[in-house]
Amino acid sequence: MIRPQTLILATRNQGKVSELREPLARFGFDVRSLPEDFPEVAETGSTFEENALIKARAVAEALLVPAVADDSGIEVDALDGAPGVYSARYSRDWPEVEGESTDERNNRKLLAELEGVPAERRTARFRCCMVLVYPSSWRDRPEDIVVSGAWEGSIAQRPSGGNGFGYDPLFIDPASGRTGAELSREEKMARSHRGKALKKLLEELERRTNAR
Ligand code: ITT
Repeated sequence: MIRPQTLILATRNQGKVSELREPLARFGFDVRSLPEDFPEVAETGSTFEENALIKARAVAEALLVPAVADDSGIEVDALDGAPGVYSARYSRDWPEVEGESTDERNNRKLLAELEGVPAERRTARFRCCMVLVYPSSWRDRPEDIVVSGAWEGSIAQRPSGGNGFGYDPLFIDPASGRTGAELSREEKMARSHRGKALKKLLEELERRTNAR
């Protein structure tokens, strides 16, 4: 019997975990979460790709297991592409409201920054860079995989929907007219930045298996 390859999801974002775990497990990986006590990894890169590689490499080298990481965010055209790579930290400088989550605060700031901007100028896209990195001490290790995906849409006037995470309640998917948070997980993965990147990553793994 071939044992499934262990793979660590190098993320603290439970929304990402819930989108990635099942498709990777279906592909045959033994998918593990990041250990609770794993130290915070500073995202010091200036691009999604740099940050994804920083996160995955830190985990693969420390735990000696292949690691998948994604760095993602939303680019809003009326804000010259902000918050981009700073999407997770967007509202750090914004007044706190008690009981509010970071996602809610980010969304509140985004709506405030776009106040008065009409629908046709609220275009935006999610971007995701996803990487699979192998420990450098592995002999004959496969090449790391770097893939990306984008999801074009626009920013709603108010949040809507209870699924997903992050900016999903504000992101309108033009194909369905619904927000990311109104789509089921399967619907979102079929069209999202992360779904597209994951599909490319799995296709590359499939190609390598067939080439062996
Ligand atoms: P890890 O670094 O631990 O993976 P994180 O949440 O900090 O978790 P990022 O640095 O990649 O992840 O930041 C991504 C930001 O973009 C964060 O604010 C997310 O909520 C948002 N984001 C990314 N993908 C999203 C999606 O599919 N739907 C909604 N928001 C998303």
